[in-house]
Amino acid sequence: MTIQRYLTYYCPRILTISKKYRFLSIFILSIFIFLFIIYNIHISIHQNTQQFDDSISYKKSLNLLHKQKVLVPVSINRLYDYQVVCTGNNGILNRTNLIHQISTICKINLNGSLKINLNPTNDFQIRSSLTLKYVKLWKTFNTCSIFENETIAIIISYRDREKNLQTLLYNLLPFLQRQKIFNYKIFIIEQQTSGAFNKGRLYNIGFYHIMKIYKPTCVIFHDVDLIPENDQNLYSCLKLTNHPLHMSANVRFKINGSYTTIYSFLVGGVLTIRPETFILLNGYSNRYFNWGGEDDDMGLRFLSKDICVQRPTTGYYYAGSHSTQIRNENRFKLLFDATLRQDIDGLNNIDQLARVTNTYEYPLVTWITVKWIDKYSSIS
Ligand code: NGS
Repeated sequence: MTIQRYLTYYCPRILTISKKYRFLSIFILSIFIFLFIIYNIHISIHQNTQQFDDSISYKKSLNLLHKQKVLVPVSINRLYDYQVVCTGNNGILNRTNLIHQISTICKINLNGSLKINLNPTNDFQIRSSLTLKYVKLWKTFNTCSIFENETIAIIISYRDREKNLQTLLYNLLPFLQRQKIFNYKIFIIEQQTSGAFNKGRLYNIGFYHIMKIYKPTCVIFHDVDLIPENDQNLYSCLKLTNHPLHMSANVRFKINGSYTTIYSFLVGGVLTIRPETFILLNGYSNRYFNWGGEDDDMGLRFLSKDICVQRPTTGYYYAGSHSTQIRNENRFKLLFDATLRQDIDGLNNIDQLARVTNTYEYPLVTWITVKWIDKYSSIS
C-alpha cells in the first residue's frame, strides 16, 4: 500500500515498530496532517472573509454616512440628479424688496439693466499705479449706511488671464459703486506653480489668508471670466440666511446671445457665502487639477452638510472667452467619493499643500501669489 511504501522510504524505522504502534503513529500523523490542512483552509478563508468584511464595513459606513446625508454619486448622470438648490420658494431669492429699500434709502437707481464694456482703456493696467485714476473714479462715493456692518472679500482665482481680469474689473468696480457697496476688497489669488491649475486650492489658501488679514463677513468666490450684467444682483450677504447664493445661474457666451442655465446642480462661477458656512464645508477640495469638477464637488459638500443654495432672480452674466483648458480626466473618479473625503480634504489641510509667497497692494486690488509645497502637485 502506498502510505506504507512512503513510510518505508522516508521513515524506515517505523517498520521496526510493532504493528499496533505503527497504526497509532500513522493515525497521529494523519491527525497532524489533517489539522495542518484545516488550519491552512481556515487561514485562506479568513483572508477572504476579511476582504469581504472590509467591503461590508465599507458599505456599512457608506450607509451610515448616507444617513448623515453623505452622498456618493454612482455616475455623473446620477450626480446631476441631485438637488442642490433649496426647494420651493426658498430656492429662488427674490430681493426685489431689499433692492427697493436700498434704492430708496441710498438714493440709487438699480433698474436691472447694465451695459457692460468689453474694451477697457489701455491705461487700465491693474498692476500699475496708473489705476489710481480709477480709484478716484470708482472708489470714492457716497456710501450707504445699509452696508456699514459688512466686510466683503471678492476672491478671484487667477493665472494667465490678464485680458479677462482687466475686463472683469473694468466692469465690476463701477458695478459695486452703483450698488453703493464700499466695504469690500478684491483679492486676486494667483497660482505661481506651473503645470496643472487648481482653483480649489487657490480659493482655500486665499480664504485662509484673507481671514487672517481682512476678516470678511461675506465672501464672494468669483471666476475671472464672468461679468455681471444685472445691477440688481447684489454683491452682499445682507439679509442672507446661511444659504450660500449661487449668483451665476444664467450665463451667456455671446454678447447678444441668450442666457442658459448650464445645469441645475451647478454651483460654480460666482458664489456668495458666509465665512462660517465655508468653514463648515471645509472649503473646496484640494484635489482637482485642471478643468472641471471642483464646483460639483462643492455641490456635494453642500448636500452632505444639509445646506442648499439659493439663486437670485437677477443672476445674469456674460462669460468672456479664453483659450481652452486641459480637462481633468480624473474628475469623475474624484467626485465618486467626494463627500467621504470632505472632512480631510479642504481648508483643514491647505497649509500642507500651498503657501502664500507674496502679497502686493495695488490701488484697486490686493494681489496674492501662491505656490504649491507638496511634491505631487506638478501633475498635469
Ligand atoms: C461641468 C463641469 C463643471 C463646470 C461646468 C460648466 O461639466 O466643473 O461643466 O462648465 N463638471 C465636470 O466636468 C464634472 S462651463 O460650461 O462653464 O465651462 O463648471
